[in-house]
Amino acid sequence: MQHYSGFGLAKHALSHHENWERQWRNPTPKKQYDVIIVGGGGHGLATAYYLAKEHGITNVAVVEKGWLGGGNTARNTTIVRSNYLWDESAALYEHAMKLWEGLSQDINYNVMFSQRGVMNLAHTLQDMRDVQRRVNANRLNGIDSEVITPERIQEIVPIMDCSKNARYPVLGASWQPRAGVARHDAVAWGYARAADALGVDLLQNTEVTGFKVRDGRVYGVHTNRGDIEAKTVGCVAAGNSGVLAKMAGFKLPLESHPLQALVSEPLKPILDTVVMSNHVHGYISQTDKGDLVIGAGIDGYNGYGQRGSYPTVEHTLQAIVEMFPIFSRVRMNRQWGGIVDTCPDACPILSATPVKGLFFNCGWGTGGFKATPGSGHVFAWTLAKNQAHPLAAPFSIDRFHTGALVDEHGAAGVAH
Ligand code: FAD
Ligand code: PYC
Repeated sequence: MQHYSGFGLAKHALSHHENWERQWRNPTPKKQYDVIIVGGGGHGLATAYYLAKEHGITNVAVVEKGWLGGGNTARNTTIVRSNYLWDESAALYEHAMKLWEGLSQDINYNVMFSQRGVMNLAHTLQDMRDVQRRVNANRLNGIDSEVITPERIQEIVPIMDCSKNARYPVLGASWQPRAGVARHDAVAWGYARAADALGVDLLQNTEVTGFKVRDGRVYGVHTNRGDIEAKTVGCVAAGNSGVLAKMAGFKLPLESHPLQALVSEPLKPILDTVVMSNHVHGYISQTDKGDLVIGAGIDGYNGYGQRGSYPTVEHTLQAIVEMFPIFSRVRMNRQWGGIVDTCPDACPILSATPVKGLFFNCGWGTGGFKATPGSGHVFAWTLAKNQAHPLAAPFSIDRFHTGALVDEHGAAGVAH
């Protein structure tokens, strides 16, 4: 962890920020690297870090069209949990959870991982059956998960309306105590600083505009700052993945949709866990600063605009106020959107592609923040060995030909 003495803190508080030490270099792109990662979000940066740290591959560039972490990584509502239904996805998200538990120490950066518990509410008998089935499956996979009653929910969250005649009666919930939240931009910055320290070049304001492909094999990318060569290219571009696949000459089964969130004015601490309701399209938590962080279902329209829409805001806030009447007079401060790339089975793609040497890590849709360390870890392994990591293998694009889909709509947490 980074420690400052009282003197160090005072020195930084009084100095001008332009004198602060830079967290990473601002290198000029080299002509050639061993590996290029397209996309400097959490997943891309984590991939670069594990390539360098675990596989000794340090001649790596992360090519980012904007700024590091400026995509969904710093637009998400930071819920981290691993309570997925199917063995394949539960294994992948639980792998990530274990890495989260040691991440601040590993990258020497406080990502403020707070295991404050996450509950997924059930409002109908069918919801309850789904919760029970998922919790049973979680437990068989060694994941901490339990079904809790309305009485227990009321104990954990006294401010929720759990009365029998509520518009959305609360019949129970799944509860994962090890789940929680983390500080999103710290995750990007921490991985960036750690990767840079191992020699990775982080190239911001560098947009990939095409791929250099010859005889069915990739050998580099075209960018707005010139061509860069590499025999291995990993694309980790979230909502823009479909656009990049098109540049490479193939299609991926992805749809890009805006997903939005909003934060309130800061309040005194009143909610110390995370409450999600897929059924009513609303979820809520409170930051350490006091803001309520509130999210919604995806916007039904496809699009690439990183902004929200009033109907979704209205629908979500109606649901939140029904569940938490105490918040009816809280003012909202800000609202924003990110572009999520959703697959037909609500699961990611971690895969080789029809172009040799070109790999995609995408399709995390509404739920990839929680996977950041795990995704980077298994994708780095896949790129380093040119072979799918066992945890990544079920998420190959082949599943859309074979039909071996891993349907996680029920565990996705956000309606889409
Ligand atoms: P990003 O952070 O989007 O990074 C991709 C990067 O690629 C971007 O920085 C982009 O600029 C860059 N890029 C794109 N095209 C190019 C190009 N041509 N050249 C160079 N660079 C390019 N997940 C959870 O687990 N929990 C949550 O609570 C949660 N809440 C969410 C709430 C909202 C409002 C949103 C929008 C998403 C939420 N998610 C959540 C999903 C999560 O944010 C994403 O799945 C995850 O952050 C994806 O990370 P990433 O690194 O793959 O993508
Ligand atoms: O995947 O848990 C999740 C999530 C919550 C909000 C958005 N995604």
